[in-house]
Amino acid sequence: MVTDQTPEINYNQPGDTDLPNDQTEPHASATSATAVDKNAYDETQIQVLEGLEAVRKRPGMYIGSTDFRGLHHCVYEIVDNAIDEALAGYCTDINVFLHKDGSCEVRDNGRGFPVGIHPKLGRPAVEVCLTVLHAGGKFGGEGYKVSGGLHGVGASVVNALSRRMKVTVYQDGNVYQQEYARGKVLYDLKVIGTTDRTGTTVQFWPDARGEDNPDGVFETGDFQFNILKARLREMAFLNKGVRITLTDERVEPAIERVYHYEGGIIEFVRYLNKNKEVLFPDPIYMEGVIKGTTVEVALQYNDTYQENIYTFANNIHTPEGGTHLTGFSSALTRSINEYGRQFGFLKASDTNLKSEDVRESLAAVISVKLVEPQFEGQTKSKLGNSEVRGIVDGLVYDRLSTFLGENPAIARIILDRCVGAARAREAARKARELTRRKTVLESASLPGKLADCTERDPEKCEIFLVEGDSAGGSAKTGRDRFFQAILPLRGKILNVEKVRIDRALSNNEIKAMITAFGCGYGDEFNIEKLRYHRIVCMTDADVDGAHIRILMLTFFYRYMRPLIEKGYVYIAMPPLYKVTKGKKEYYVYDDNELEKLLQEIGRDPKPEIRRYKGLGEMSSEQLWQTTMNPETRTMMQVSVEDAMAADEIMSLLMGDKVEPRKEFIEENAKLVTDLDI
Ligand code: TSJ
Repeated sequence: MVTDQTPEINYNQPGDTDLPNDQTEPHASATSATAVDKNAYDETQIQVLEGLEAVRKRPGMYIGSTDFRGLHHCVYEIVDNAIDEALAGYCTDINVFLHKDGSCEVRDNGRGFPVGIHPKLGRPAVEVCLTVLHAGGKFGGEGYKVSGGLHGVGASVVNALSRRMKVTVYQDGNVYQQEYARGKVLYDLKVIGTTDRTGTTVQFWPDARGEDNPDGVFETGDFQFNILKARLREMAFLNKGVRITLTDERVEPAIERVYHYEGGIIEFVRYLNKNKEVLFPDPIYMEGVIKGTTVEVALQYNDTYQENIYTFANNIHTPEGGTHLTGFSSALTRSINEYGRQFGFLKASDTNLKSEDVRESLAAVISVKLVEPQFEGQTKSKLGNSEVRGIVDGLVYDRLSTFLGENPAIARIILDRCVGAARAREAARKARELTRRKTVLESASLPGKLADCTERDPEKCEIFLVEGDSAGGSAKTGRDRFFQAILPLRGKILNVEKVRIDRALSNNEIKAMITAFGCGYGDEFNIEKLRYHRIVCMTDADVDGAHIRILMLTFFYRYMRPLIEKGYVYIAMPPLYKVTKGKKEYYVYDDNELEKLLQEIGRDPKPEIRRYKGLGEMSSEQLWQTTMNPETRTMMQVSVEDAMAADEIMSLLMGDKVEPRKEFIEENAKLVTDLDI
């Protein structure tokens, strides 16, 4: 009895009753619902409501967070359903709209969500998917659901967290529709018209807090075009051939972006290298289906000294790596070493190339699709399935060895690069051993220019990295010396993107930061030793300031990434304007705010507006009040949410290609200022 009532769905179960073909009356489900045990339905309905109530009580458990991340996650959750239909081979187009009324609409041209009556629940399958927790993933007999966000929670969670949701199914000549409010059915699935297309459309209005909705779940309902754009583009790269559009109708004229890559991850790798010089024109690509797991790898070397490997499992980014990455790395190392030995790039006396030698300068994308992915690690973003290691290793070793054998010119370029990396690593190691006692890591004395704070508990301490000695002076005078340290940095800091580690470490500003922070760098980075839990970049609010900030962030990103991952890095927000009217003074941080203020205080008599060009124009007291005082300041926390966007901007701004950089700075001077990596 109990098992009969559990809201488990097995859509392709024998005895599944589909809607009769002549079903045209509005309340499609009403007739069939009488066919099942009424009491059973009532009880399952209670379970359904309890399930969605749980989602509304603890939304974070289902969607990760209720901030902008959770909000955007809702879009991905819905899009994932359409991607699955595309992977099943039935859908070519997915359109995402951001409407003026705050809703998001996702349309596909697949087969249309099944509307047949679910045998156990007596409700149309589409309703079950959207109202029963965890129902989504269990649909579909053949094939498997490969897509699905980090939480993979299903569309019903999005429904529960939406003020309203509307689903429209185009199928068998009919247009079906049903609506919900905070997960509750508003009316039975009904036929609202006829059609000659097929597909599924879901539109939802997120339950965001606002003046009219004080009890809303999400802190914000403001979909950000750039965040959605990045993920949808990634989805298009990972699922070749699918055409994904994103249309923002909240602005006039509407903005539309189309993402469609016939080359899939090959084009992804080109994109990663797009502002870099590449060592050979076409990425190397390999693909295979082994024991039910689909493996795709694309790689291409460039002329930087960084590795840039992105791994995915079932379209989910796995920044912590996992078995697909270890399989790839070991196969890459093995095949390059074997080729090197066979063709004399490595002499008998040479040791084998190490994994880091063959990954230097490498841009690669690894994408696996498997039936039951296991995600592990702190942020559940590491692939754990052990069988995947051998599968990826086998495929990459096989295909890469063949490729190198057939393309000696490219093989030579790769081998030269990797052997060069090994030599540099060896030289750096020797140099480090010679100067062991004096390395930046172990040096006991703090940099001379650092004005340290008296507090020793890192959790309470802040360090301001200040552009220029003069602003540094004001900051030193203005700060609270108990918990705020100041490190003035002179001019542009070294671009670590363009040099190997040994050169980076000979740079004075870099050395000063490393010793001040106290936690080392690279492989020897130890966050336990970090002396400040807030590292604040304080630069002028102009393009130069933005550039210096990016250089600092590049350095943290490449050598001390945990600092960013842990959220210890901030950007100070000095005011752009000071407005004086009568005896009153206002500090204003952006142009919108200025406009608002002027409307509020009126322009008659005319207020005096002063634009700050640099930190140096502020007195130490002003700097404290506006930018450094925790009571009154605003700071922007830097996250690596979108490491790819970060890397893109960095290589754009740092790379050798001057033209794209100039264009970017000219077009995005504002963006660089607002940069939230
Ligand atoms: F889940 C959802 F409602 F949020 C949603 C589902 C949202 C969007 C935009 C699309 C979809 C969706 C679901 N598109 N296509 C499908 N396809 C199916 O659900 C489907 C169709 C046919 C069959 C079959 O076996 O005949 C099976 C499935 C799972």
